[in-house]
Amino acid sequence: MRSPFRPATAPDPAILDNHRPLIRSMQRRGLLRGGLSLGALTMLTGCDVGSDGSIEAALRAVSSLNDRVQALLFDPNKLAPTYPESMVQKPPRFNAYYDVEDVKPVNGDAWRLELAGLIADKRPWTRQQLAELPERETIVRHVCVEGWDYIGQWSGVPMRTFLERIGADLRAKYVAFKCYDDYPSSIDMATALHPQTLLATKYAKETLADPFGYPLRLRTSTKLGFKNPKWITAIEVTNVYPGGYWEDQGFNWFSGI
Ligand SMILES: Nc1nc2c(c(=O)[nH]1)N[C@H]1C(S)=C(S)[C@@H](COP(=O)(O)O)O[C@H]1N2
Ligand SMILES: [Mo]
Repeated sequence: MRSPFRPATAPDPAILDNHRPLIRSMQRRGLLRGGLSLGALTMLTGCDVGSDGSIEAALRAVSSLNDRVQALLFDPNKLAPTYPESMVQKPPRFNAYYDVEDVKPVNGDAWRLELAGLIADKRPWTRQQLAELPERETIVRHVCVEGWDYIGQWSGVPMRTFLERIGADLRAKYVAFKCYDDYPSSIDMATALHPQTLLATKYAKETLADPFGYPLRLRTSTKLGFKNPKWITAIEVTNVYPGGYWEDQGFNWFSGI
């Protein structure tokens, strides 16, 4: 299997326009200069970094700091930049943790969206039922940590509308996703409720095609590409940290603005 990401290189700052406010804000707070003392780190992360002195504990703390800081800086009402239809890339650019020839298409007629966790009505959904929900469109920039990006036009039901409709506990911390290709993923509830977060069923006004996640994928406008799972088969609302495919290999979990 090829490595889908270049090893630990930082994304090209020039294309991270969505992420600049976060980076600036962290720079202002001195968080990116590495100037934090062990004491300050302990205070900010709420765990005793120095107690067992292990590097692993410190690393865990720094990564949780990163997630917490990002969660604190996240403005649930601020919209990401949107673009004119003329800038939409057709078709979009494919990426997955395996090559495009290995994509296994989902049978849309047999497909059901399963629900689990802190949700009142866990009945599964068909494509037809999803299509009857209100639809919203968003034209936003997709940014992959590999260092490429494109403008895409996605439509589908707003995640907030869907979560309300199924009686999800909106005070829960996480929304987790299972995918047909075993690509676990999860986002924070604030991002799930953001007005530009969609359960997308269309790209450029057409039914989502493969290899781009037919019949259902997540489209956030505030998170990096890898936090937008394709071929979703199940959604769980939970307070237990769910992690994700790349997150479990060290990529920052929040990865958003
Ligand atoms: N199910 C699934 N979703 C996934 C991935 C994957 O491997 N499997 N890769 C992610 C990554 S790294 C990126 S950049 C985007 C790519 O989406 P696109 O092919 O629609 O551009 O999908 C994300 N969602
Ligand atoms: Mo990506």
